[in-house]
Amino acid sequence: MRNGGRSRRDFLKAAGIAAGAMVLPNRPGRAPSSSAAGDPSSGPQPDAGAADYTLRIKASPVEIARNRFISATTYNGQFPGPLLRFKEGREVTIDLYNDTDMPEQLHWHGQKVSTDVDGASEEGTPFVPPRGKRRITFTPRPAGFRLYHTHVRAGANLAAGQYNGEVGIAYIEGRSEAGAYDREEFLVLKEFEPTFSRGGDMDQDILLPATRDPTLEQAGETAMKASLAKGLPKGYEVGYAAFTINGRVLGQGQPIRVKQDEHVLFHIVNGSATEIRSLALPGHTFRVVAVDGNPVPNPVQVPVLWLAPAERISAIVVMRHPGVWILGDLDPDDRRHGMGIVVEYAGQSGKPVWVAPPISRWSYARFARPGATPAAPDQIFDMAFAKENAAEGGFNRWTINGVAYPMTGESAPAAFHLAQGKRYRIRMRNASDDIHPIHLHRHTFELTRIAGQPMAGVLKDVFMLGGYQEAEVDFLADNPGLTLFHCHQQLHMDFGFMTLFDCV
Ligand SMILES: [Cu+2]
Repeated sequence: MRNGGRSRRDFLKAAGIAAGAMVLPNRPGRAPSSSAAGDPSSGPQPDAGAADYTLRIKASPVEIARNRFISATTYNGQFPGPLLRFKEGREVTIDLYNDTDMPEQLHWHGQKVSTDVDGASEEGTPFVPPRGKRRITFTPRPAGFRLYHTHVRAGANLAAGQYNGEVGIAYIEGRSEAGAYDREEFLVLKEFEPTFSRGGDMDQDILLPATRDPTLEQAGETAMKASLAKGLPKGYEVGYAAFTINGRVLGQGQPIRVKQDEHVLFHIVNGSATEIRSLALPGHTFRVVAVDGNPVPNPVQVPVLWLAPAERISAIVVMRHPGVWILGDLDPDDRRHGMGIVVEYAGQSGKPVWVAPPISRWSYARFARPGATPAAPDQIFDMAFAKENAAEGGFNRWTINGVAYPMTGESAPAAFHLAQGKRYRIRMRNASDDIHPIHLHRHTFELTRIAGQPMAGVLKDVFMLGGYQEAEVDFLADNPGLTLFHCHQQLHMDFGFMTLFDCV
């Protein structure tokens, strides 16, 4: 049966298995729990009345394997955070409690919300104060697979920011939820137990086109050689000891139980602070139907999925290869340390099997509208990205057009100016060998050129810009106020890789 006959109860069951306990909306009419621990403003509240949802930021033990508990800051004491289901265009009120000693920001990634609720202090969103509370109200949009996560600077503190367990899925239902699938599975990929290393960066040749720009390459390599010649070591990178899907190390959680011929729609988000992830399922292919929650014009089959931090992929797998399989990362070391989940067909048993897929690179252009070219923008912004090796207390400093965003917490003036209703193109040139997951807040952009190849129709809010490559994205300025633009790699955004647009 395709999803036409799928019952709501079946769906709740499937979602509950896949993404941990789901938070049901607070019962309407219930009084707010103003006596809740950690709420300094207890007593009558100006915003009295029940919120639709409550999210409580708190330190919790998380059992990632049997009797193996890590300590992390979480939402509501669980990892991943509760799966929040919104209806597009239906206003919600959410109480954010902060039971920690640090100011917090909760970012509604991929949604067109106001600066007051977006969850970025750089845009002016107020912090959720330590041991305090904030109530926010907004209208979820656009429909699709979104996420929410913390948006505070971690810097050199691996116990802060996205190194923690502060990530969850927000799924916004549209007016029609069509699709030829039997059921959905939500997967959150996440590493824990981070440590610093100076191993240098691993070159990741995963993107197509693979064309590098010789000018960018020369600039980057020359800067690196000059830095090393001065006796500087390579800048810090982050590695991890524990790898999980839905908070469980491979083999430690419930398997995904499937039946022969079922069409399973996977909604996968990379919740990593820093890592690009891959996924393959031996004997199966993925039909990618949406990226970052936005349907693609050309939903083709691929053997391997690649996702940078905060990227999402929705893909349908037809279960026609019975067995017990590992849906896992291509990196043997990461898989051995937990990055995978077991897929078990009904009536099959035995040790889960992994088979490495053939080498396949990731190309956004595959999902584009064939033969289409993008509309001309009203204005083009040029941005050059560069790395200053180990220049910031041993950390790499990152610049946009030669400027690192201040790391002192003060807000910077907007560097780029938008007029509402106009269409803009950002032309990016990456003079570093790292892949950068480039993210624009409060807007959706269209990929219009990747490494020299024009394309149209693929809508995203974060995408991978390849090492020594250039790319262009177009967007409509349709959300007034300050808008943050940054690399989603926590080490990069924390050490300069951010800038602000304003829109009037
Ligand atoms: Cu980056």
